Amino acid sequence: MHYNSENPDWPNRDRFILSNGHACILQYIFLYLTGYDLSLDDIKHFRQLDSKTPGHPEYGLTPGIEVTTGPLGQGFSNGVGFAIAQKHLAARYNKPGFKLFDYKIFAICSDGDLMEGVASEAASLAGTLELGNMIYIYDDNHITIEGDTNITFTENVVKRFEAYGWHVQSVEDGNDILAIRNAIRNAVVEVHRPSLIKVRTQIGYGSPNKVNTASAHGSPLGVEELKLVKEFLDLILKKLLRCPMKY
Ligand SMILES: Cc1ncc(C[n+]2csc(CCOP(=O)(O)OP(=O)(O)O)c2C)c(N)n1
Repeated sequence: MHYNSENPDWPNRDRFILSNGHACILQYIFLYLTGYDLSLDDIKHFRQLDSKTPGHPEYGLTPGIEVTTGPLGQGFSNGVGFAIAQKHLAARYNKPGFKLFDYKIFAICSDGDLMEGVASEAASLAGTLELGNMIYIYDDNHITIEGDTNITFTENVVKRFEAYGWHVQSVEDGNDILAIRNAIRNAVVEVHRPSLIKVRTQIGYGSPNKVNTASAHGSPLGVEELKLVKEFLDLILKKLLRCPMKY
């Protein structure tokens, strides 16, 4: 992505939207690590009244947050608006050999987002308008707040998005960073269709007792479980350091 953490409003920045806004602690951590005006103390005040790190991303409150999300489907649909705006700015201001506006819209969305009707309507419009500037990653973890998606959501998302006219790819293992990177590259070069990359992930990965369960959705893991997660991640890190991946 192209962005400047010291100038978060740079007009040609790529936009990132976390449509499943309930996972925003992950976004705050990345904003912090990439130099946005967010401190470790702000992160420690996660979900506290008047903090810069509320429980869902709020536009205008936290540097680097492009849009308020939380109501599922909202970020997904706003991204379509962002993509239309980029196309409009490009048509109005770009000149041959002088592209003022060529930014892209990156988003992560979830089962909950794709259940919402508003996301379907926006996705259909995006396919019709051939918004090839959209790269959406679908966190396909089979879990929502109430349990497994087989209770409420069994449709074939890939076929639905293909029917809308999207370019759809699937990555079978959410820990396969290279496969995800390749899929993002393919999506970036696809300029005629919006892209959806379905990535099969495991919610609560690394937590032996909560992985793949709805209890990893929102509640804290707890002191004991956190210890186990850290042990697991430490093992993974050691393994990676022994045979580093080639990027
Ligand atoms: C429109 C709307 N309805 C209901 C909710 C309440 N809600 C918050 S998270 C969630 C479940 C989301 O599941 P998923 O999107 O799969 O997220 P994951 O469990 O994978 O983190 C629900 C129903 C909401 N945020 N927005």
